[in-house]
Amino acid sequence: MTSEKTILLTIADGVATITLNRPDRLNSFTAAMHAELREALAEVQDDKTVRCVLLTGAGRGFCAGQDLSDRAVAPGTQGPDLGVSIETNYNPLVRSLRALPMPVICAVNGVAAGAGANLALACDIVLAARSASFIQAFCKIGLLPDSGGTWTLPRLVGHARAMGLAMLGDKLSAEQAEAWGMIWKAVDDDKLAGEALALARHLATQPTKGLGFIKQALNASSTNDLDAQLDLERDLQREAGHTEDYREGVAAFVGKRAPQFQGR
Ligand code: T3D
Repeated sequence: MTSEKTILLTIADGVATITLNRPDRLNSFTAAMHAELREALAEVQDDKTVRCVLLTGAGRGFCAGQDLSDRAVAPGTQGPDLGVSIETNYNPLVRSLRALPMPVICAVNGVAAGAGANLALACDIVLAARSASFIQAFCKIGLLPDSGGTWTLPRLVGHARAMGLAMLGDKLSAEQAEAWGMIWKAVDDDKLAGEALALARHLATQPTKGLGFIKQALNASSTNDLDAQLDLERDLQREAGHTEDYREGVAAFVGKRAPQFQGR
Protein backbone atom coordinates (compact mmCIF):
# COMPACT_ATOMS: atom_id res chain seq x y z
CA MET A 1 0.00 0.00 0.00
CA THR A 2 1.43 3.42 -0.92
CA SER A 3 0.81 6.25 1.50
CA GLU A 4 -0.88 9.40 0.18
CA LYS A 5 1.38 12.39 -0.39
CA THR A 6 0.84 15.04 2.27
CA ILE A 7 1.83 17.82 -0.11
CA LEU A 8 0.56 18.11 -3.66
CA LEU A 9 2.43 20.25 -6.16
CA THR A 10 1.28 21.18 -9.65
CA ILE A 11 2.97 23.66 -11.94
CA ALA A 12 1.05 25.14 -14.88
CA ASP A 13 0.74 28.54 -16.60
CA GLY A 14 3.55 29.96 -14.46
CA VAL A 15 1.71 29.08 -11.23
CA ALA A 16 2.93 26.54 -8.70
CA THR A 17 -0.02 25.32 -6.66
CA ILE A 18 0.92 23.73 -3.35
CA THR A 19 -1.87 21.91 -1.52
CA LEU A 20 -1.56 20.77 2.10
CA ASN A 21 -3.07 17.31 1.92
CA ARG A 22 -4.00 15.71 5.24
CA PRO A 23 -7.70 16.62 5.12
CA ASP A 24 -8.80 14.16 7.83
CA ARG A 25 -6.48 16.00 10.27
CA LEU A 26 -7.33 19.44 8.94
CA ASN A 27 -3.94 19.46 7.20
CA SER A 28 -2.07 19.71 10.50
CA PHE A 29 1.70 19.38 10.25
CA THR A 30 3.62 16.18 10.90
CA ALA A 31 7.39 16.04 10.53
CA ALA A 32 6.85 14.12 7.29
CA MET A 33 4.58 16.84 5.92
CA HIS A 34 7.15 19.50 6.76
CA ALA A 35 9.78 17.52 4.87
CA GLU A 36 7.52 17.17 1.82
CA LEU A 37 6.71 20.87 1.90
CA ARG A 38 10.41 21.74 2.03
CA GLU A 39 10.96 19.54 -1.03
CA ALA A 40 8.09 21.21 -2.87
CA LEU A 41 9.38 24.69 -2.10
CA ALA A 42 12.86 23.73 -3.27
CA GLU A 43 11.38 22.45 -6.53
CA VAL A 44 9.43 25.68 -6.96
CA GLN A 45 12.54 27.74 -6.34
CA ASP A 46 14.51 25.79 -8.95
CA ASP A 47 11.81 25.94 -11.62
CA LYS A 48 12.39 29.00 -13.78
CA THR A 49 8.87 28.76 -15.22
CA VAL A 50 7.25 29.52 -11.85
CA ARG A 51 6.20 33.17 -11.51
CA CYS A 52 3.62 32.87 -8.72
CA VAL A 53 2.93 30.41 -5.90
CA LEU A 54 -0.54 29.50 -4.67
CA LEU A 55 -0.84 27.78 -1.29
CA THR A 56 -4.08 26.14 -0.15
CA GLY A 57 -5.46 23.18 1.79
CA ALA A 58 -7.38 20.05 0.84
CA GLY A 59 -10.79 19.37 2.35
CA ARG A 60 -12.68 21.56 4.81
CA GLY A 61 -9.69 23.05 6.64
CA PHE A 62 -6.67 25.06 5.58
CA CYS A 63 -4.27 23.97 8.33
CA ALA A 64 -4.69 23.26 12.06
CA GLY A 65 -1.02 23.90 12.85
CA GLN A 66 1.12 21.25 14.48
CA ASP A 67 -0.37 17.74 14.55
CA LEU A 68 -0.68 17.35 18.29
CA SER A 69 -0.65 13.57 18.03
CA ASP A 70 2.57 13.39 16.00
CA ARG A 71 4.72 12.96 19.10
CA ALA A 72 4.35 11.82 22.69
CA VAL A 73 3.43 14.58 25.14
CA ALA A 74 2.37 13.09 28.47
CA PRO A 75 1.70 14.88 31.78
CA GLY A 76 4.55 14.28 34.20
CA THR A 77 7.18 13.80 31.49
CA GLN A 78 9.67 16.41 30.37
CA GLY A 79 8.10 16.70 26.94
CA PRO A 80 9.71 17.32 23.57
CA ASP A 81 12.10 20.18 22.80
CA LEU A 82 9.77 22.42 20.83
CA GLY A 83 12.66 24.77 20.06
CA VAL A 84 14.08 22.04 17.85
CA SER A 85 10.74 21.64 16.09
CA ILE A 86 10.52 25.38 15.46
CA GLU A 87 14.14 25.67 14.31
CA THR A 88 13.92 22.63 12.04
CA ASN A 89 10.46 23.04 10.59
CA TYR A 90 8.46 26.21 11.15
CA ASN A 91 11.15 28.88 10.98
CA PRO A 92 12.68 27.64 7.72
CA LEU A 93 9.19 27.42 6.23
CA VAL A 94 8.33 31.03 7.04
CA ARG A 95 11.77 32.22 5.94
CA SER A 96 11.56 30.45 2.60
CA LEU A 97 8.07 31.79 1.84
CA ARG A 98 9.22 35.33 2.62
CA ALA A 99 12.39 34.88 0.56
CA LEU A 100 10.72 33.52 -2.59
CA PRO A 101 11.37 36.16 -5.26
CA MET A 102 7.80 36.00 -6.56
CA PRO A 103 4.31 36.55 -5.14
CA VAL A 104 2.91 33.88 -2.83
CA ILE A 105 -0.88 33.81 -2.62
CA CYS A 106 -2.64 31.93 0.13
CA ALA A 107 -6.19 30.66 -0.43
CA VAL A 108 -7.47 29.90 3.06
CA ASN A 109 -10.21 27.40 2.31
CA GLY A 110 -11.27 26.71 5.91
CA VAL A 111 -10.07 26.96 9.47
CA ALA A 112 -6.48 28.15 9.92
CA ALA A 113 -5.34 27.47 13.48
CA GLY A 114 -2.06 27.73 15.36
CA ALA A 115 0.90 27.64 13.02
CA GLY A 116 -1.63 27.19 10.20
CA ALA A 117 -2.95 30.71 10.79
CA ASN A 118 0.52 32.21 10.85
CA LEU A 119 1.62 30.24 7.82
CA ALA A 120 -1.21 31.92 5.91
CA LEU A 121 -0.20 35.34 7.24
CA ALA A 122 3.39 34.77 6.10
CA CYS A 123 2.15 34.75 2.50
CA ASP A 124 2.03 37.91 0.39
CA ILE A 125 -1.65 38.07 -0.52
CA VAL A 126 -4.22 36.18 1.54
CA LEU A 127 -7.69 35.36 0.25
CA ALA A 128 -10.04 33.45 2.51
CA ALA A 129 -13.35 31.69 2.04
CA ARG A 130 -16.11 33.56 3.86
CA SER A 131 -16.64 30.49 6.09
CA ALA A 132 -12.92 30.27 6.94
CA SER A 133 -11.53 31.43 10.26
CA PHE A 134 -8.24 32.24 11.94
CA ILE A 135 -7.44 30.99 15.44
CA GLN A 136 -4.29 31.72 17.44
CA ALA A 137 -4.88 28.41 19.20
CA PHE A 138 -1.49 28.30 20.93
CA CYS A 139 -2.65 29.85 24.22
CA LYS A 140 -5.12 27.01 24.74
CA ILE A 141 -2.27 24.52 25.08
CA GLY A 142 0.18 26.70 26.98
CA LEU A 143 2.18 27.89 23.96
CA LEU A 144 2.76 31.24 22.29
CA PRO A 145 2.18 32.11 18.64
CA ASP A 146 5.03 30.92 16.44
CA SER A 147 5.73 30.82 12.71
CA GLY A 148 6.25 34.57 12.90
CA GLY A 149 2.86 35.28 14.50
CA THR A 150 4.20 37.56 17.24
CA TRP A 151 5.91 39.61 14.51
CA THR A 152 3.26 39.51 11.82
CA LEU A 153 0.10 39.98 13.88
CA PRO A 154 0.86 43.33 15.56
CA ARG A 155 2.06 44.72 12.23
CA LEU A 156 -1.14 43.67 10.49
CA VAL A 157 -3.77 44.39 13.13
CA GLY A 158 -2.02 46.49 15.80
CA HIS A 159 -0.82 45.65 19.29
CA ALA A 160 -4.19 45.56 21.07
CA ARG A 161 -5.86 43.19 18.62
CA ALA A 162 -2.74 41.02 18.34
CA MET A 163 -2.64 40.67 22.11
CA GLY A 164 -6.34 39.83 22.30
CA LEU A 165 -6.11 37.25 19.52
CA ALA A 166 -2.99 35.64 21.01
CA MET A 167 -4.19 35.55 24.62
CA LEU A 168 -7.80 34.57 24.02
CA GLY A 169 -7.42 32.24 21.04
CA ASP A 170 -10.82 33.35 19.78
CA LYS A 171 -11.99 32.41 16.32
CA LEU A 172 -11.69 35.37 13.94
CA SER A 173 -13.94 35.13 10.91
CA ALA A 174 -12.57 35.76 7.44
CA GLU A 175 -14.78 38.84 7.13
CA GLN A 176 -13.49 40.26 10.40
CA ALA A 177 -9.94 39.47 9.31
CA GLU A 178 -10.57 41.45 6.15
CA ALA A 179 -12.15 44.33 8.07
CA TRP A 180 -9.11 44.44 10.38
CA GLY A 181 -6.68 44.49 7.45
CA MET A 182 -5.25 41.11 8.42
CA ILE A 183 -5.96 39.60 5.00
CA TRP A 184 -6.53 40.97 1.52
CA LYS A 185 -10.04 39.69 0.91
CA ALA A 186 -12.83 37.34 2.02
CA VAL A 187 -14.65 35.75 -0.89
CA ASP A 188 -17.67 33.48 -1.23
CA ASP A 189 -16.74 29.87 -0.52
CA ASP A 190 -17.62 28.62 -3.98
CA LYS A 191 -15.60 31.41 -5.60
CA LEU A 192 -12.38 31.02 -3.58
CA ALA A 193 -10.52 28.46 -5.69
CA GLY A 194 -11.39 30.17 -8.99
CA GLU A 195 -10.63 33.66 -7.76
CA ALA A 196 -7.32 32.64 -6.18
CA LEU A 197 -6.22 30.81 -9.34
CA ALA A 198 -7.24 33.72 -11.56
CA LEU A 199 -5.24 36.09 -9.35
CA ALA A 200 -2.22 33.76 -9.39
CA ARG A 201 -2.41 33.42 -13.19
CA HIS A 202 -2.64 37.19 -13.55
CA LEU A 203 0.38 37.76 -11.32
CA ALA A 204 2.29 35.10 -13.26
CA THR A 205 1.97 37.29 -16.36
CA GLN A 206 3.28 40.41 -14.61
CA PRO A 207 6.89 41.67 -14.19
CA THR A 208 8.03 38.95 -11.78
CA LYS A 209 11.28 40.61 -10.82
CA GLY A 210 9.51 43.88 -10.12
CA LEU A 211 6.94 42.09 -7.94
CA GLY A 212 9.81 40.38 -6.13
CA PHE A 213 11.38 43.78 -5.45
CA ILE A 214 8.06 45.11 -4.14
CA LYS A 215 7.85 42.15 -1.77
CA GLN A 216 11.42 42.64 -0.61
CA ALA A 217 10.98 46.37 -0.01
CA LEU A 218 7.66 46.16 1.81
CA ASN A 219 8.88 43.33 4.01
CA ALA A 220 12.06 45.24 4.86
CA SER A 221 10.04 48.33 5.78
CA SER A 222 8.92 46.65 9.00
CA THR A 223 12.41 46.84 10.41
CA ASN A 224 14.12 49.61 8.41
CA ASP A 225 14.07 53.28 9.35
CA LEU A 226 13.18 55.78 6.61
CA ASP A 227 16.79 56.40 5.62
CA ALA A 228 17.52 52.72 5.21
CA GLN A 229 14.27 52.24 3.32
CA LEU A 230 15.06 55.10 0.93
CA ASP A 231 18.44 53.51 0.27
CA LEU A 232 16.83 50.15 -0.35
CA GLU A 233 14.30 51.68 -2.77
CA ARG A 234 17.16 53.30 -4.67
CA ASP A 235 19.08 50.02 -4.91
CA LEU A 236 16.09 47.92 -5.92
CA GLN A 237 14.85 50.52 -8.40
CA ARG A 238 18.29 50.43 -10.00
CA GLU A 239 17.95 46.66 -10.41
CA ALA A 240 14.37 46.98 -11.61
CA GLY A 241 15.48 49.49 -14.22
CA HIS A 242 17.82 46.90 -15.67
CA THR A 243 15.10 44.28 -16.21
CA GLU A 244 13.71 43.37 -19.60
CA ASP A 245 10.20 43.77 -18.19
CA TYR A 246 10.81 47.42 -17.34
CA ARG A 247 11.92 48.09 -20.93
CA GLU A 248 8.89 46.18 -22.23
CA GLY A 249 6.51 48.04 -19.90
CA VAL A 250 7.73 51.45 -21.04
CA ALA A 251 7.80 50.43 -24.72
CA ALA A 252 4.26 49.08 -24.47
CA PHE A 253 3.03 52.26 -22.79
CA VAL A 254 4.65 54.51 -25.36
CA GLY A 255 3.49 52.26 -28.22
CA LYS A 256 -0.06 52.16 -26.82
CA ARG A 257 -0.14 48.36 -26.79
CA ALA A 258 -0.50 45.67 -24.11
CA PRO A 259 2.82 44.64 -22.53
CA GLN A 260 4.17 41.11 -22.84
CA PHE A 261 6.18 40.57 -19.68
CA GLN A 262 8.63 37.66 -19.60
CA GLY A 263 9.55 37.74 -15.91
CA ARG A 264 13.11 38.79 -16.77
O1 T3D B 1 4.70 21.37 18.59
C1 T3D B 1 5.52 22.00 17.98
O2 T3D B 1 6.27 21.46 17.15
C2 T3D B 1 5.62 23.45 18.20
C3 T3D B 1 4.84 24.16 17.20
C4 T3D B 1 3.52 24.39 17.39
C5 T3D B 1 2.72 25.04 16.35
C6 T3D B 1 1.23 24.90 16.57
O3 T3D B 1 0.54 24.98 15.60
S1 T3D B 1 0.62 24.67 18.14
C7 T3D B 1 -1.14 24.69 17.87
C8 T3D B 1 -1.65 23.35 17.36
N1 T3D B 1 -3.00 23.43 16.87
C9 T3D B 1 -4.07 23.50 17.66
O4 T3D B 1 -3.97 23.58 18.87
C10 T3D B 1 -5.41 23.42 16.98
C11 T3D B 1 -6.11 22.13 17.38
N2 T3D B 1 -7.34 21.99 16.65
C12 T3D B 1 -8.46 22.62 17.00
O5 T3D B 1 -8.51 23.41 17.92
C13 T3D B 1 -9.68 22.31 16.18
O6 T3D B 1 -9.50 21.09 15.53
C14 T3D B 1 -10.01 23.41 15.15
C15 T3D B 1 -10.54 24.66 15.87
C16 T3D B 1 -8.81 23.75 14.29
C17 T3D B 1 -11.14 22.89 14.21
O7 T3D B 1 -12.22 22.44 15.00
P1 T3D B 1 -13.36 21.57 14.30
O8 T3D B 1 -14.43 21.35 15.34
O9 T3D B 1 -13.77 22.22 13.03
O10 T3D B 1 -12.69 20.18 13.89
P2 T3D B 1 -12.22 18.99 14.85
O11 T3D B 1 -13.36 18.02 14.98
O12 T3D B 1 -11.64 19.52 16.09
O13 T3D B 1 -11.05 18.35 13.98
C18 T3D B 1 -11.29 17.43 12.93
C19 T3D B 1 -10.31 16.29 13.09
O14 T3D B 1 -9.00 16.83 12.93
C20 T3D B 1 -10.37 15.69 14.48
O15 T3D B 1 -10.07 14.31 14.36
P3 T3D B 1 -11.23 13.21 14.51
O16 T3D B 1 -11.92 13.43 15.82
O17 T3D B 1 -12.14 13.45 13.36
O18 T3D B 1 -10.51 11.89 14.43
C21 T3D B 1 -9.26 16.40 15.21
O19 T3D B 1 -8.73 15.65 16.27
C22 T3D B 1 -8.22 16.54 14.08
N3 T3D B 1 -7.32 17.66 14.35
C23 T3D B 1 -7.59 18.97 14.27
N4 T3D B 1 -6.53 19.68 14.60
C24 T3D B 1 -5.56 18.81 14.88
C25 T3D B 1 -6.06 17.51 14.73
N5 T3D B 1 -5.31 16.42 14.96
C26 T3D B 1 -4.04 16.62 15.36
N6 T3D B 1 -3.50 17.84 15.54
C27 T3D B 1 -4.22 18.96 15.31
N7 T3D B 1 -3.66 20.17 15.44
